Amino acid sequence: MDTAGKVIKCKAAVAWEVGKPLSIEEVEVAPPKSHEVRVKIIATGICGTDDHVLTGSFPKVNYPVIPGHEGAGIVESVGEGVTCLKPGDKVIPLCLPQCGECSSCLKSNTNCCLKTHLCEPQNLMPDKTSRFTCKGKQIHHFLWISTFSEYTVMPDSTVVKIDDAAPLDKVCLFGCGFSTGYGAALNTAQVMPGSTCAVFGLGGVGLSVVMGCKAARASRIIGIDINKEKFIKAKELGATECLDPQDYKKPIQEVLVEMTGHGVDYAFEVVGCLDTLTAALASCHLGCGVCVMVGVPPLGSQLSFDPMLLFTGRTLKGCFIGGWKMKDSIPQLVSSYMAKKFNSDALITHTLPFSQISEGFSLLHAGKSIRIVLVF
Ligand code: PAD
Ligand code: ZN
Ligand code: ZN
Repeated sequence: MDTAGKVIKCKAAVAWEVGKPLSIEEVEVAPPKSHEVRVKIIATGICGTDDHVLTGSFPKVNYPVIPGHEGAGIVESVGEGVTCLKPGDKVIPLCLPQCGECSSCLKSNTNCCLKTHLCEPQNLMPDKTSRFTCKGKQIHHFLWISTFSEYTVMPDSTVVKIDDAAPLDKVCLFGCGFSTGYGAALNTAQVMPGSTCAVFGLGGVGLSVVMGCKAARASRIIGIDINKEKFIKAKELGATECLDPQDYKKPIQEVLVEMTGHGVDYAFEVVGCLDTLTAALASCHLGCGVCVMVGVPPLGSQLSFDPMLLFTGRTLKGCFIGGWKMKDSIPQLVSSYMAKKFNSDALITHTLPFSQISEGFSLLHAGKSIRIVLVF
């Protein structure tokens, strides 16, 4: 392409500082260096985690930053040494790298590559420089993929080729939300047929958990949210009943234990709140219930709960992007989508032009959307 090797000027949404709304700017995007790939983003979802970046509650973010991590696009150019991709390939950027070499990548039982932002900063490219500038200032990357930019550069360990026929404005959800929720049920909890599940939080990720529980043939799937508008979609996707904790005088965990006899087999926290996490754990079946923590906890918070909940045999598990080793699994999830094995399109309530990103966040805050996809 004639842009290869050159700086590209394009639109991006920049978070200049914590607590300020995103502002759409013209940014300069430098060409990819060795083992890097420059991608033209075609579509990107808005995830609850992007909102955590704007409010400053996501760990290890440096500002100014270009957020966004649920994208799909087309390779524009590749740096030296990139053998797995070529210009024109359809790709999904991965918010969790799979370097293929670290001790986690070599283990079969974890997807937490040691190059993830929890271990290695992803605010700059691995060579500690940024590919983004705006108004003469260096802008930071987010999770190495920054999909709220029309062009973005990422290491080749954080992007994967997908089916050429995949609709990018739909499969962008596999970069985070859908994969996270669906995998939380199938990989992390390993929901058994005939079991009872409770899902706290029915946003895009929580509804994907509901879809995963249904695919695993759970017989009872109880959706819990403080916004009753979410119940319609939850039931459409597989929830057998829905509860609003505000309708009960008792704590919701007591309601769930009463409803099920001895508590649920699996509880998922998909809000990102410590109170709902302890409620989810306490709603688990004595001796064998499994609670999966999916929501990102508030930055710097400390968890406090009665340790007897664990002593008596319940399990509390964390879940990072649904437990998928992303480079291996995302192309397979896209193939399953193309084969109509699940309908993740049902999560998309709005498709907006990228220029309306602020309206997208307003819809999210107002609880009026499930997943919003922005298209360039
Ligand atoms: P969302 O904002 O679309 O959905 C959150 C839902 O929780 C909304 O429907 C709210 O109404 C509901 N809610 C709020 N408070 C309560 C409450 N007290 N009780 C019950 N429901 C409540 O967000 P999302 O679905 O995009 O993301 C959900 C969380 O998952 C969020 O914390 C995000 O950061 C996290 C996440 N984790 C991973 C991971 O790898 N673990 C990946 C992606 C997102
Ligand atoms: Zn690795
Ligand atoms: Zn996300």
